[in-house]
Amino acid sequence: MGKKSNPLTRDIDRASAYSIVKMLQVCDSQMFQKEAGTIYQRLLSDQVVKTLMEVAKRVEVIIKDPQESCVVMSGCGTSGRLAFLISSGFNKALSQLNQSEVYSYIIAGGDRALLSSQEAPEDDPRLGVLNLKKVCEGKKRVLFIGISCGLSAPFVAGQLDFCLQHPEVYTPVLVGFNPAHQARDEPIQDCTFTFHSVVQRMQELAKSQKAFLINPAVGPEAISGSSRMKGGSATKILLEAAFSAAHAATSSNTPITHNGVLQHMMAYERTLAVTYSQTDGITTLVEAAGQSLQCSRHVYYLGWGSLALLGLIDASECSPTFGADYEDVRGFIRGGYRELNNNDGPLTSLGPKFSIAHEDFLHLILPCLTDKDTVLLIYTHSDDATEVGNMARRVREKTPNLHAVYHQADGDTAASLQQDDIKKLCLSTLKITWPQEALVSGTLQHMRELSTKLVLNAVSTGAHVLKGKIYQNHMIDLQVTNTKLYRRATRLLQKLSACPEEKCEEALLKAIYRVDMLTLEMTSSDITTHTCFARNSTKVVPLALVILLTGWSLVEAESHLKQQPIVREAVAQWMW
Ligand code: F1P
Repeated sequence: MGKKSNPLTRDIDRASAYSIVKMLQVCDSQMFQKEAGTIYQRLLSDQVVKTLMEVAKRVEVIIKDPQESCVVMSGCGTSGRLAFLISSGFNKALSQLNQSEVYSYIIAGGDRALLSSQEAPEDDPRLGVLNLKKVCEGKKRVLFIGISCGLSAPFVAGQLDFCLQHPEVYTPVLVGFNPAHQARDEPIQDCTFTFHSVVQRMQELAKSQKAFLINPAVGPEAISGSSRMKGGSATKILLEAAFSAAHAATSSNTPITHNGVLQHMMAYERTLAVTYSQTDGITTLVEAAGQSLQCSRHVYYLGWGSLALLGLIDASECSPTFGADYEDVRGFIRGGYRELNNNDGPLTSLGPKFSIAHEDFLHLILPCLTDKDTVLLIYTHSDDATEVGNMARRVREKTPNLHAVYHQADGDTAASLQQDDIKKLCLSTLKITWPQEALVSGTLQHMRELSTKLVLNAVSTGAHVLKGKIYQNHMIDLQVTNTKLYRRATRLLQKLSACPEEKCEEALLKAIYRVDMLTLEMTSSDITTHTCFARNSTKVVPLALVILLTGWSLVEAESHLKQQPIVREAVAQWMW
């Protein structure tokens, strides 16, 4: 998934909001494509379901012995955020049954990475191991689930390697979306293993079920490398299917069956259908958000419950994915950190981007809100409609550009009176109706969450596409703050400029260090030094591309880019 560009979206940069949503729908539906004609496993392949059953059985044992054992999920960026989301949801489910919580999450860079981009810790396998040891202190049995969509993060590779060295305690599971042979084989500093070699060892142990690999293909991302989209969705689908089966087994003695796991996954396939049946509604949101970003204004997600979390996550991903400012797209959650319930508690002291409560929105944002900003209310029929109504009125006093994403259960008329009032205050309402049977089967929460994820991913991706942040289907203004991203940037420059690798890397370094002549010190430094320095540089890749295409000096390139910040048009202008 990591390196390929999706042929379906090659022209997404020139598409209308409606076509963008349609393209995302086709891309997402690739997740559920059958394996016919390909040699790779897919999401619903027998082997994947079988592995999920085995993982579910291990989780079942752990739930029954919570003192001595636990399930740990770990990842970088989106993968870590999903580890958090999933562990929160399933711990809550256990608490409701008066059972001990067994799930923990690790995110590279710590809790601040839940809400902001921290790419550098991804490169540090030792840090991964330290974090893992800390979470597992005193445990005799640990199911460790490492998530790396591209099978690439050294942070996760280090943890898996540690598990492999301590099989008496740790059973490693790897979740990702590349075939095993495509796992990253680049040497990791001061380590004897690569991600690829760890995967090979796991494959060997998988034969005797001492390790598990869950790595179906889901098709390339709509925006190349944006694994927050399908990668994140598929992670959620797989792990929730396994954990739900384990929970059903412990709480209602329902056996873990192939069909049970499969049915749960197919509920997500229906989620895609239900969500995308609202193409027009989603298009309206993409257009509104796109217009806000185009005139340098902002998009705000105001959410309730776990759906708000998806807003926080989606918003936080905009800066690493699109080079956006944290103020461009922001999420807020009712109840703030109390509701978030993260390991480290309130992070407000870390800076303004860590203010996430509705009160913060009311104090910090509302006073300056204009009709060029877009506000989205995200809630369900079980949230407090009076509260939602109050918020809607407050926003409406400032701007008519208010929209709702509302999830209701089929036939739920009681809630609909208040809902009507809220609807009147909103410019558009995306109403997603879930069948009653979802309520019964306990999948409702998961379906609503995935649905919200798809809608918000479409809104933020679509809006940035409309703003001109994408070239063909590549994000070109990506941050270059870890090794993976450095390599990705170099490959992208090669592809777009057709210049040799060496020249591309040279241009990249000029843009990182902001010089026309690279010193020996610069060229002889390692990638970690470059990526550290790149933390403080902006527009690195666009600048490098302009230098490559035009031969201009750095200063010239910088000043042209200032005049024409829309990369697509800027590049086109220079190319012809
Ligand atoms: C981790 C990750 C992604 C993010 C970006 C940078 O990737 O943080 O979540 O979208 O690509 O890397 P992975 O380890 O899950 O492949």
